[in-house]
Amino acid sequence: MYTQGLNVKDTGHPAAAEDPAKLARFQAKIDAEDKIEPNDWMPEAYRRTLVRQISQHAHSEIIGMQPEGNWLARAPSLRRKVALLAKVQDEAGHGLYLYAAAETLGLSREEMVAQLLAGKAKYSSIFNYPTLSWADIGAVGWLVDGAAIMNQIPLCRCSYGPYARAMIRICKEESFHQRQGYEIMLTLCRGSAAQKAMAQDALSRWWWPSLMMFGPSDKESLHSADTMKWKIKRFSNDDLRQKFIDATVPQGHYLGLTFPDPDLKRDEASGHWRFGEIDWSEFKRVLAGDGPCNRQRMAVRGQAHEDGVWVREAALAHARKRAERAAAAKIAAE
Ligand code: FAQ
Repeated sequence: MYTQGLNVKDTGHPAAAEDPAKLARFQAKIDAEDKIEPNDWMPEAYRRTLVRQISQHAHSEIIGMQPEGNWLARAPSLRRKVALLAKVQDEAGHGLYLYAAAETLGLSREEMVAQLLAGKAKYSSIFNYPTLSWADIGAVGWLVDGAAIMNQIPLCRCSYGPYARAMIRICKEESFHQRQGYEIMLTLCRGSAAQKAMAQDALSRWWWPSLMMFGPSDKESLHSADTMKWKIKRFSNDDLRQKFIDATVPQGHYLGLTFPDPDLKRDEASGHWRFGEIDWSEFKRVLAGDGPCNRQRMAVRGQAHEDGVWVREAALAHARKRAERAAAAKIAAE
């Protein structure tokens, strides 16, 4: 479905050398809300930023399976286990749609995975935190998927067709994930005092890292000006973070939980929840590879890649044999 764009190669031309008439036509198309498709002309910087964002997003989905996978064998009931298994499988599917969308921009999945394994590509900071209790699975669904939805619903209207289309299905599934997480939190909060304390502890640990998922503040964001102009992003990092806080704080209060932010206060005039300063030094540390689980996440991913060598080789050998058989059958029929 997405492979028609693989003939679009990196020309290496700096933006300054690009034809101003082509650039103007491209921007006019974006401004008119038309989609850019893989074989359409696009500025090199647009292509590069999409490859960066979509591949980071794909890596996040794949690495994001690890903190949840940690609880598959320990889910408290069969019903919880089945739902968690389905969720983790969904994340794998999201990673694959996103790799396929990024491939239309001229980079193969193998190249993207190699960049991740070499430590050259990023994935979301949030997946470098541990899931210490069952309540963390609730908090991940409620907060991490909740933040992901807030960020990703506008991506369904992204100017690049294959990314926008992949996001539509992904958002539908994320919405189920968010409800699954909130329902775990609700059950724990209506349970024993120890269960409620477990839910509170999970909220206290996951709240600030979830806010960091939206990226640096607008004044620190490197790419927002370009990505907003190109209608890849529709809202700034700070705007989405505020929307998420406004939607999530009442949900936490309904659970009877306390947010770990003494400055969290509703501004009656605007209706927004005002919040305290995010610890950006922690965010930078996690991005630089020094979060609680960065090394573990990469080691597990590297091992899974090595363990999968024989599967990839077998799949390729099978595809080759099928193609040879089909070619032989065609010759015989002629
Ligand atoms: N973590 O200039 P900006 C999920 C980097 S999927 C790591 O503001 P941009 C589902 C950024 O890349 C979660 N790095 O960048 C799930 C850039 O570095 P670079 C993933 C971050 O791109 C749930 C630098 O900082 N979602 O959760 C982060 O305009 C449960 C400067 O930042 C997506 O990827 C961060 N949090 O805005 C799965 C959504 N924030 O590339 C399993 C699509 C920023 O120059 C279980 N992505 N950086 O080296 C986006 O919307 C954007 O890329 C942002 C960042 C908003 C993440």
